Amino acid sequence: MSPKKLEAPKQPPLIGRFGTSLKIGVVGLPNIGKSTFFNVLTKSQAAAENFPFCTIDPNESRVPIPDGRYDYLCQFHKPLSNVPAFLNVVDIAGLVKGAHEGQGLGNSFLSHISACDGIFHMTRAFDDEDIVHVEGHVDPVRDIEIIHEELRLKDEETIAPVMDKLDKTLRGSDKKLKDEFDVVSKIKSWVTEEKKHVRFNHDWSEKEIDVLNKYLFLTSKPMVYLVNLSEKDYIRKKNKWLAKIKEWVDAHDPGALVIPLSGALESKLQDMSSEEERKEYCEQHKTASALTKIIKAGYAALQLEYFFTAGPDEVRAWSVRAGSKAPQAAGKIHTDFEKGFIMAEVMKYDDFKEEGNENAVKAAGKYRQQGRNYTVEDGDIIFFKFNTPNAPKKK
Ligand SMILES: Nc1nc2c(ncn2[C@@H]2O[C@H](COP(=O)(O)OP(=O)(O)OP(=O)(O)O)[C@@H](O)[C@H]2O)c(=O)[nH]1
Ligand SMILES: [Mg+2]
Repeated sequence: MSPKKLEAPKQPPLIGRFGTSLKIGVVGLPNIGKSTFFNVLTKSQAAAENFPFCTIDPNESRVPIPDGRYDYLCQFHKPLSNVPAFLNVVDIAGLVKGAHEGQGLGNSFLSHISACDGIFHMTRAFDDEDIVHVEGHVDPVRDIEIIHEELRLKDEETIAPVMDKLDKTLRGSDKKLKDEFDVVSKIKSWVTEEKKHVRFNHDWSEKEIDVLNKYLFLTSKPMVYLVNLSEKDYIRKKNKWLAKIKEWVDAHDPGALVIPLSGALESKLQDMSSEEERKEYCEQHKTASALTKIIKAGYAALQLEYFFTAGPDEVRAWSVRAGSKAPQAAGKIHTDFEKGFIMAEVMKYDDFKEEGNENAVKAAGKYRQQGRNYTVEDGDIIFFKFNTPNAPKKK
């Protein structure tokens, strides 16, 4: 094998909206357990019945991100209030072949996917004769291809009028529009001729990403693959489709995660009356819920991370886009913090835990004052210093 092939896949570029209240949608064929999964994940009660297209309108909820660091900070400070980071999840109607042309529930729910920033792509790998499969039998690789193709065809449809419009406007020969036309042409040939998803290309230039961010194509959204197994297969970590799915994803969507779960097991665990009972069941069957892993993977796929503010009044996790600078992060708390930013006083969580308290961190020389160019890191504990721009001057 050539050395090049051994290289780890490059981190995909950040394409998408720039906010931090981003959403991840649960997408897949009908009747495969999406709403069941959504309900256990977000402790909701969306309808989940045994017939295709049970879900029509999207259900939306948010789920706290489990994090031992946050729990530790809460235990330490015993604050008056505490707010964890959240992942916003949307349960979307099932998609079928021909959806982009209006089959099934058609185009409207493709717009629900469009409103999301990332995708939990759920696929069914459990056998159950009582649960209707819209394609007749279980074959998750085929199902993944169906969903991918619908998303790609929808993008193909979106690109055509964009090209036309730019082409017409171009007659006015504006340099910026000409550049945009060139980029859209490249995207078009990638999606329409190469028949690939936008995110499969990890080499888009900054200029190209600016254009991609303007149009937010469905195939540019990061995807985490969830494989719904029977409880038995999940517990024994064996299923004939798993390796095939992984192989397919590695070949087509390099770097994307494939996470097995069992909707049936997760529902069962959730229905148990106590944490003790859940623990006992998991120990007895040598298994564990996959939810924490899935929540964290979804959050990371959106390229979000969080820093903490922590004290006796409040312990709080603040979501920021990975790579945010200190003033932008301060702006999450209040716009005045960003405008009047002076500095960020930063402790690393590990230092805080190791030294035992803030004074000990200071004494160890690990409490750092950082300026506007500091890139915030996941898990930083930050205290911002700022000027209030319009405050009356003290006499
Ligand atoms: N055997 C088995 N059945 C499941 C599992 N997850 C869901 N089901 C059943 O499959 C049926 C469909 O589940 P839903 O969660 O409504 O599926 P969905 O993908 O949201 O379906 P649509 O909204 O129609 O697209 C229900 O009868 C569920 O009880 C699972 O992990 N194993
Ligand atoms: Mg549903």
